[in-house]
Amino acid sequence: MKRVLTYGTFDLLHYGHIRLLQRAKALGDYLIVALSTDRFNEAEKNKKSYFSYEHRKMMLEAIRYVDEVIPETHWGQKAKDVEKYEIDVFVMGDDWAGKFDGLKTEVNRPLEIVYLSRTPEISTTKIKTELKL
Ligand code: C2G
Repeated sequence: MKRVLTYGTFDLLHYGHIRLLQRAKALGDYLIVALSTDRFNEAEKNKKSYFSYEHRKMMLEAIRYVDEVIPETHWGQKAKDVEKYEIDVFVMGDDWAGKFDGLKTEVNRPLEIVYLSRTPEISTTKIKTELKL
């Protein structure tokens, strides 16, 4: 069973996120999403999510492509996650292209790294701006 892992905040969930998750799942059989916690968002990513971690987690768990949601609490947890969850494919949107290539040498297992194209016309920032949130 091919296990896939991806990371994100997934706040104000939109079809760009769904398309990413759909294509990530298509790369294997089991998709784990490491979801940025509220504290990690505020302390490390300098973004305050509109929905709480619990609500973002519940929404992700309702998506047919997502098999498991785990917390992302710090930038440096990825290598441990790959080993702990026996990951075969690490996936991120291509706004992160190249940023995680080093993971291959940090883990004791073969790891495929895939950057999928972002859905260009949609973003949480755009939604907030247009809704004046
Ligand atoms: N995404 C996308 N198309 C969009 C918006 C987002 O494909 N229009 C993808 C991003 O490339 C990312 C995923 O959806 O792979 C989640 O997006 P964010 O919640 O913005 O994730 P980010 O804040 O980049 O968090 O440690 C890694 C970070 O947690 C990644």
